Amino acid sequence: MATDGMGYRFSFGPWNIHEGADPFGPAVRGDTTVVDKLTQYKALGFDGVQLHDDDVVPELDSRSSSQIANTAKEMRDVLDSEGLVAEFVAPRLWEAPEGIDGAFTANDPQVRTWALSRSRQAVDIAEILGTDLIVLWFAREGTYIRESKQAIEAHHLLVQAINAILEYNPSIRVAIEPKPNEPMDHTYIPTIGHALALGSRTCDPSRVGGLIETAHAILAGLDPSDEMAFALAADRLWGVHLNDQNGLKFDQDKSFGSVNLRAAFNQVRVLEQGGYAQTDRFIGVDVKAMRTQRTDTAIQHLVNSRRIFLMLVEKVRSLDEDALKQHVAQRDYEQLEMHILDHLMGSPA
Ligand code: XLS
Ligand code: MG
Repeated sequence: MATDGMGYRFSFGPWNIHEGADPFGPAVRGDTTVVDKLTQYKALGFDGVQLHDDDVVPELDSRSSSQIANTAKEMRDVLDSEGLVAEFVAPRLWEAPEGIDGAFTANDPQVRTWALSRSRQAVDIAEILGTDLIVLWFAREGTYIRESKQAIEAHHLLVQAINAILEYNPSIRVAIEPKPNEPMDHTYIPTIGHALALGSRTCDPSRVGGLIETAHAILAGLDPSDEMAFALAADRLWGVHLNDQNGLKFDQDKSFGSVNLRAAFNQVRVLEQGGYAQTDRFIGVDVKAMRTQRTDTAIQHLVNSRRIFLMLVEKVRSLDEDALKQHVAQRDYEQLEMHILDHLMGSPA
């Protein structure tokens, strides 16, 4: 059983334990069921489960409402028996054939109707699982070529979709997870600024926040800790997906802190400064094991990400802030930089 979370609760989605297929090669590890994966959470130090709607109810679109409700209740029983809680439910609108060119912003009105129906079902599933949080990652709400959609109209459609969710259930909250691209060439709502501005146009902005993923901010050319600070200042950071990214390429979902430890330190520092541990929100990770990992070690990326986070919490809490303030007062940022690096590297005083 993993040790104390230093006041934090941790979550991941079952897709973080995966069989290793990539666009250039097939699966290399055996797959396991969602329920099998849930049995591993507590031992790894995770209490929260991120869930797509069809992680809970496979073949969702071909199931009746009563079948969906019954299957969701079975999942709730498994969560309860494992001592786990559902962090959020996300309608996975990007895998179904209907969602090939977007869901809420699809040019086909019948697809938009399907997307709203799937989203309302996700709200029903969330209620059964006991979470009030819906995550919207606008995976295909964008374009391969700009002329294929009316961008102004697309943003109105996104507001209407969020309104439909908020009006369907007065208790539900929506966290938008921004990402600038992939799978689309450009995705609408690429940053937390866009996400919260969109939320401000909805029927109830108090129920719309953001979930920030490290790699998504980096892909937008931004600093993840600054993105988090923007949301924390507005009390709208309702989730994070900590991971890492080695340059502007496909979304790598690398273990947290594995590429840029200084950027990871600043993400942890801003979460500490923002009192994130004192909320009921989770430290979510969204990480993939390297394809070279064998099946029995294809959870190490989760263990490493949680451990790096906790080691950085200890680094933040033990930083000599008085010395930092002196360097700032003297505007000696070169010395301040060495103060941080010495601390991170454990240099002898
Ligand atoms: C992909 C997203 C996705 C959402 C849930 O990077 O993080 O996993 O978090 O749909
Ligand atoms: Mg994510």
